[in-house]
Amino acid sequence: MMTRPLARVGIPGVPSRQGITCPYCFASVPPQRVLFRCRGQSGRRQGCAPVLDKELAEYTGSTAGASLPPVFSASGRKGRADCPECGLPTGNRACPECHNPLPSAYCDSPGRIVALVGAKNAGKSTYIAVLLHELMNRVGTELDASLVACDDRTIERYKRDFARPLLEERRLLPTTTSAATGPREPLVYLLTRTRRGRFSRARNESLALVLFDTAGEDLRSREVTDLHLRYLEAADAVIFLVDPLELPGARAGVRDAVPGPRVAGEDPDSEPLNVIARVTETLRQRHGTRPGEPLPVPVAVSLTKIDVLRPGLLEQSALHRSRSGQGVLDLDDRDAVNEQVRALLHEWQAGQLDTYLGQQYADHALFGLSALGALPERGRVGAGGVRPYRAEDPLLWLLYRFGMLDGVRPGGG
Ligand SMILES: Nc1nc2c(ncn2[C@@H]2O[C@H](COP(=O)(O)OP(=O)(O)OP(=O)(O)O)[C@@H](O)[C@H]2O)c(=O)[nH]1
Ligand SMILES: [Mg+2]
Ligand SMILES: [Zn+2]
Ligand SMILES: [Zn+2]
Repeated sequence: MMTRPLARVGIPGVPSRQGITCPYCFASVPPQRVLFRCRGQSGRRQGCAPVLDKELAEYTGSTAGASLPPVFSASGRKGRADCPECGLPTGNRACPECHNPLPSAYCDSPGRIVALVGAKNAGKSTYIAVLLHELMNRVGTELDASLVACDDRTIERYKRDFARPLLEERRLLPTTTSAATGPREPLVYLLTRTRRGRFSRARNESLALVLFDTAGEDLRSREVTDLHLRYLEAADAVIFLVDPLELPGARAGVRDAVPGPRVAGEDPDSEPLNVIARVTETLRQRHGTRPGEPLPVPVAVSLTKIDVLRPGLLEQSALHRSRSGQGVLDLDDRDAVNEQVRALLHEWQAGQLDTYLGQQYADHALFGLSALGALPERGRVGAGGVRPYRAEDPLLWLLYRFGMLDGVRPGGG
């Protein structure tokens, strides 16, 4: 376990990082350099007329949607400024490099960029859809936390690309397209928890959560990884997803009804160990660590689709139990699941994965989850609907690591 002191988040005056990292271009921006954007004309309001924003057009690769009221610089400390042209006050902020909107909640709260990586078909997009839904509903309630999108584009993208197809129409999600075809857009949320101390007053703590869905295809070759996955270098944490069906040794533990791996044939570039090695190299470039030195970024490694495993394999195991603990991280449960997944990996001749992670990262933890809860049928979610199982575990552990969730040992010790 890591002993590096963690900055407490949400406490005024204790910033957890220097400046703001733009979730679009990853420039590190001192707060006073954040630009403002005029709110423009609307109804009877006489704001500035839209003009072509060259920086934004360059970022998106198209002039469509890049005609907006102008940006201007002003002291960004108060979160509002008057437009020098039309005199109207605005609270809309923008990145000085790429001119994408920086939601004010994002500027005001410590941000954490979480990258989701894994080979093609590992279950990343499905996981994002389900995890966010869980956080907005059941898990959010349990944690006394709200999860709110920081900008309209996040709301649109989540609905269009994740929630509507998978959760409403119950269709499996399409393969994520390569970042080579257009910029990879983040999902930016503000997670706010109310914490009640036994004697102190309740207080709110916020964390801006930036999630990236990666195309597994982009992690196959080093060139694409370098060019299009710059966000990996900015990641504060990594969730690495592993499909047990891609581990040859695991086939014996899989239910008979499960079809063979869809990614047919041997593709060494897509093997979990090779994918994580590529991501690790990218992270090393930013951190400038020497080869033998462990990386400080926490890594949650999770088996996905554990509904495919034979029921006998999980019986009486930690993974079979549902998670205990309400609004806290149960550290006993955490240790038990970690040990069980480690044992499974070794049993499946994938112990290398665990060994490699131990060598490369100061802090890694193993998980097992199912986003769908059951086998899909003919391109659709199974008849019982989406029934996630332990899907929130990796995120709870990261929140614990970020200092936003307490860890307890119900058994004492
Ligand atoms: N049994 C089971 N299958 C799942 C689960 N989650 C995903 N799958 C299957 O895995 C397939 C791929 O899931 P995606 O979420 O699209 O995978 P991805 O990692 O985003 O893939 P790329 O976008 O190509 O990188 C789905 O179409 C489902 O068939 C799960 O929880 N249980
Ligand atoms: Mg995908
Ligand atoms: Zn930017
Ligand atoms: Zn104006």
